Amino acid sequence: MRTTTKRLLPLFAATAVLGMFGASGAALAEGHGGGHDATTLEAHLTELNDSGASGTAWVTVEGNEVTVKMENTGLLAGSPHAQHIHIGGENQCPDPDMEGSGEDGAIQVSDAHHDYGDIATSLTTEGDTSPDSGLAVDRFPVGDDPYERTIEVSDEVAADIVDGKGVIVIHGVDHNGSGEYDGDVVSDLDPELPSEATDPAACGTLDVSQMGAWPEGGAETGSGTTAGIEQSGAMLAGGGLLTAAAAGAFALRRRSTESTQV
Ligand SMILES: [Cu+2]
Repeated sequence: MRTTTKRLLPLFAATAVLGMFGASGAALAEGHGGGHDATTLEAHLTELNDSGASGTAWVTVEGNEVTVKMENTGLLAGSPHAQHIHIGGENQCPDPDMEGSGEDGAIQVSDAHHDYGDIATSLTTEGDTSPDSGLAVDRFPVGDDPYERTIEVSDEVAADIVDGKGVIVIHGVDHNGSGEYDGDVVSDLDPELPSEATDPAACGTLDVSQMGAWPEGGAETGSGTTAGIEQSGAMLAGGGLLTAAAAGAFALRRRSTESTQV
């Protein structure tokens, strides 16, 4: 109990500091032109190919650093799931009811390309994150394993994600319910793999977090969109006092980062 109290104290201090700058945190957001602003985006992943999979991804972009956190459910247990940020096409997820070129109309990788384009970043657990690692099956999460990693991307990819062009796709669908990737249809991405290993299982577009998600109504009438971006980090933390504390910590971290960049 004592340890818990100690650990919380800096958070309460951060809350107090946040209070001095006003509940919106906007004061901290204004008045700096040169630094990198952090943008937080969210994707709600829904199933493709009747996979039963769904999930949420939170992405923060700050300069060339992209932090991705994902929590998923319903993915095939015990098997790796390739996952990427796609950019291009119509920057959207395919219609889950579309007729694909796979077995019984399953949506394959090439079927969805028109909607969400190429792999921009491979969300591997370690090592390379370029499109080259798109099928590095030994470096992707297994089953519903949660994911969190900060990766470096190009200026262009960072800008595209901030512009809302990113689509998160998780691959790997057990169409025949065998408990593993198998079947006669080969992947249209790699003929060495069964199509089940690469068919998309869930998809969600990365959209900038909205003010509407902020739990305390007052901030919504505050000083505009910049405040929304400031607070989006806090939305991830949940409701109540801890959210306010996290917002303070978030703002403080940003401020210290900026001072080293001047
Ligand atoms: Cu992909």
